Amino acid sequence: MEVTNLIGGERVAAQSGQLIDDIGPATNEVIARIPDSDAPDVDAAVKAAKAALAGNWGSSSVAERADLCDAIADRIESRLDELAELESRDTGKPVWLARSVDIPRAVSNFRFFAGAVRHDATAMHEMADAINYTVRRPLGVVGLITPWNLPLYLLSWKTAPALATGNAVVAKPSEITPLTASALGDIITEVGGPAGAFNLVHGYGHKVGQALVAHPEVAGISFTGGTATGARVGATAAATFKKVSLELGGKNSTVIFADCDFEATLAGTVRASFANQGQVCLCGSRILVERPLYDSFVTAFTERVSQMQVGDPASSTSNMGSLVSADHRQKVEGYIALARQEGGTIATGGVRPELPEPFSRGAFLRPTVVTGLPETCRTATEEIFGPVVTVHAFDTEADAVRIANDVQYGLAASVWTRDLGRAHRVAAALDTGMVWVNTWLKRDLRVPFGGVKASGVGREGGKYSLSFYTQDKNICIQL
Ligand code: TXE
Repeated sequence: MEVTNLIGGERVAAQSGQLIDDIGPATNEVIARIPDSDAPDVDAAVKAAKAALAGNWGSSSVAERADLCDAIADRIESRLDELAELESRDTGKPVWLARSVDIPRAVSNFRFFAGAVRHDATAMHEMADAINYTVRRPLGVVGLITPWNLPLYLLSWKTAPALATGNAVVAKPSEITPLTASALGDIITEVGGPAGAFNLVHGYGHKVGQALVAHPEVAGISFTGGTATGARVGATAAATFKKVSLELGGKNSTVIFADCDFEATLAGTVRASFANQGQVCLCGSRILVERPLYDSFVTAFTERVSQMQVGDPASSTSNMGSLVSADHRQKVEGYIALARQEGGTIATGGVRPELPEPFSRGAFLRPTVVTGLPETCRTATEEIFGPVVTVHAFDTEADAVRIANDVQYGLAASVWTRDLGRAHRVAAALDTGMVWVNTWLKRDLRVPFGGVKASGVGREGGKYSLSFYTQDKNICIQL
């Protein structure tokens, strides 16, 4: 599959003419080649975006932009199966997961923000002899940089509000998972997105991403990815006073009290631990269990995890597919080795599954549960971003909160208890951007999404996204 950039409505190669192999991680085969773009390609995309803003895209109405987002949603929905298959091939995730989560969420994102802009309103502040009215305008050219774990899910999460509010987009998807981003470019063109409104530049982060963040004519950057990279993005963007949204890593706690609904908690914890092969920034990778429940929970949880099916992403019986790449699996296996060095016990997993051809060449790994580690060790405090969780006992509510907060990250947490007062107290005390109680990853698109500490800066979702992708101007009229 030959993937190209989308610049000014044209499908073009990188000016360098160089290509990067896109590997399908489940079979370790080259499934596509993408442009190895660099700063000149980014500059061409930014110029095309500016031209769109100077043309009819810049004078489009809210209704026209909302209609475009609805048309994009409809076209994604009509291609759901094909896009799910593409997403699965690029990421290694099960097709059923892409079909039930990733692609439907992309449809929802475009539909949601079509509605959000239709109903957005600004303020008028009245004085005795004057009126002030607030005018909301798009930032201009915005750079959207997305990671490999939820490619279309996260690209649509940024593209929908950016377009709905009238910006022109230069998107840079992960070089590891470019395919559904390329399909989105086709869809936006097919449904009549004006040339240059949505541009797509493929390539490496340190080249294309860096050039986009440094570009003086890019007014805002929305970035989702690793904390270390996010720090570089933030520093680079500061030099040209860009608005920046950073959705970064996490090391989230699943806090389980002895009074919880055991079965619901067990099922919820398996999902929070291993959804998308554990490659979700919101995954609960440190499981804290109140001591009286610890042994029975670990036994039941380990048993349930050991039964999980890992294999062919196209099979509906596979609970997990492969990790996103052989390199990433190596990184995750490095943490399993570290867990052993730090004195942990591998209660289940820690090995590659035995699989038939062609999956024997894939980046598969069994879901792994580690017990017996101190909650302050590296394995229990560093983001692994794979199917590896550590389990720890705690005695008091205060201990649970202290342990959960004792990491550099502050993205999310889940709390499992039947005690309502405790649920409110613990949720209030957790230093994160999001807390779920007796559930996990239940998402209303209106709520603020984002983290604190090393998990990032800013919030996206609902009015938070509309606010991020726009700037408000106050006009005061003397009466
Ligand atoms: O993220 P990266 P990756 C975490 C997780 C994972 C780590 C690295 O710990 O192991 O991040 O994953 C682009 N300037 N998460 O490699 O490297 C890059 O090309 C501008 C959590 O996916 O941060 C890609 O498009 N851009 C995360 C995007 O940034 C740069 C989900 C993310 O790449 C750049 C995924 C630079 N200097 C990984 N360097 C979450 N919070 O959901 C790279 N990029």
